[in-house]
Amino acid sequence: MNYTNQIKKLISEWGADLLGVADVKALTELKTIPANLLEPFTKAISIAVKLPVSVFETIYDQPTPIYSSVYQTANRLLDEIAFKTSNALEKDGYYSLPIPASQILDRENWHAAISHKAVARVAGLGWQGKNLLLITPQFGSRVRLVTVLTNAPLEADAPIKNRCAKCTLCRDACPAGAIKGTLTEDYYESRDQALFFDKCVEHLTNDFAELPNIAPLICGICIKVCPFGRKPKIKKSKTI
Ligand code: B12
Repeated sequence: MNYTNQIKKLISEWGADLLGVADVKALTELKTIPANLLEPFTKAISIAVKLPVSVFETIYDQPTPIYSSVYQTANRLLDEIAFKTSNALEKDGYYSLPIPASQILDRENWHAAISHKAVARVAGLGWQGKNLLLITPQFGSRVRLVTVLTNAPLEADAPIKNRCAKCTLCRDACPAGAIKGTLTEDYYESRDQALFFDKCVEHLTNDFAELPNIAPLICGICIKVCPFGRKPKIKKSKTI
């Protein structure tokens, strides 16, 4: 088994549901904090864990405490997988940096160290959907993401085509009326191409963050309605 597949196998065993490798050269235009974040690295590993479909089926017009808890568990799991991945790569002699799953560094412009969605898109996990999120063929947007930067000699994966087509379910369901419904072939150059960005932020910060037992800044509605992966493959239970 080659080195890329060995590392991928390890990461899957730690709980990743999807993963891929992006060539950092394809990300040089991406804004990062700090600006030279990518300099020591040649590859970015994108890792996704899926969230149970049934969790989203508890959501109607606002996030639920169950979603809030699952969201936090997914972040913890992702941070742990990224931590273990970095240490495994270092043991093999390669630089490696785990980027936190959900850490906002610039609250004025709503920016993290790097966009996990951009990395995941370049690494072939999915496409950037009309909801601005990463949509995967297997689970829709019901995945959370993390990134590990490295200089290990990993083989890069290729992006996949956008499959949103004429679907507008996320636009029609958005409680803030924030999704414009614009289609992109590869990615939106700015968030405003896809969203009335302020409407999304204001709904999450002013309305949903006030709800009881809700971790700040979650919603979940544009994730719930995405038809990709909405019907999980569940075995019928045996009758006795
Ligand atoms: C800040 C933040 C927010 C802010 C701002 C959202 C935003 N769109 O930026 C607020 C609080 C509003 C928010 C809301 C939500 N968020 Co949020 N958020 C983040 C966070 C921490 C940073 C995002 C960031 O830096 N954005 C900067 C902008 C410029 O980048 P961007 O939005 O990712 O998209 C741009 C680039 O990706 C670019 N792009 C794509 N491909 C490429 C390729 C190249 C080469 C280039 C140059 C650019 C490029 O296109 C976009 C437009 O410019 C990330 C975690 C992370 N580190 O990525 C989570 C994250 C994006 N959030 C996530 C989620 C799920 C949500 C919510 C659904 C809330 C919830 N959990 O229920 C909503 C959805 C809102 C929406 N429809 O966009 C997930 C998305 C998972 C997925 N399947 O895509 C992330 C990745 C967290 C995670 N670890 O999984 N979030």
